[in-house]
Amino acid sequence: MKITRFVVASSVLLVCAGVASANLVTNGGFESYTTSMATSSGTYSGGNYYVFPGANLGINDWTISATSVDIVESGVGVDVNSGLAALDLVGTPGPGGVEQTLATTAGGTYTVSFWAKGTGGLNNIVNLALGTDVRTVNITGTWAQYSEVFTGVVGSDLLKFYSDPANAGNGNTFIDDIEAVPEPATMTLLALGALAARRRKKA
Ligand SMILES: [Ca+2]
Ligand SMILES: [Ca+2]
Repeated sequence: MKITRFVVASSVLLVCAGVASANLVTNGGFESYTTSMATSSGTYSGGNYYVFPGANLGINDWTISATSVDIVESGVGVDVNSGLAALDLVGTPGPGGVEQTLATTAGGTYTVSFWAKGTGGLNNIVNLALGTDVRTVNITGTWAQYSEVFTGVVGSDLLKFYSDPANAGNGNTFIDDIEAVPEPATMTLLALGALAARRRKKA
């Protein structure tokens, strides 16, 4: 009896380890984009920027919403959190946003994290939503990481990030390195599910 329990616990831990690193967001660092699909471009403080309007698919794995967003590349006066590029949620002009559907499990809990840097006023507001659960986060003028926990998601939820709807100028709300990971309880559920599936296979 004890041995059986140990085997089950070990299996759950092993499957958990496999699920633990699962970031559900793809291209969360905005390093993959097609500059030829941008409708305009230029330089901003020594770095290149590319404008992608609503419904444009030039930023891989994301659908663009609202008026436009900019991809900004690091330059003399522009820093990004990682890699060459970051997203500016206030395009040329804003407001703008990006969204992608995540393969979530119904009833699960997910932590969505991101790095952001604002340039004052409405540019210091980042809105995000997972499904119908909407959050507004106030950011600062220094790159910092923020996270929001979403519980009881319905499964296959749309993840959205967008600037303040009133931010219609050429402002800058920089965002980079978005991740969405299942919380431990969700991982245990996923692991138990995988274990049950394995057992059914064996039987
Ligand atoms: Ca990046
Ligand atoms: Ca901008």
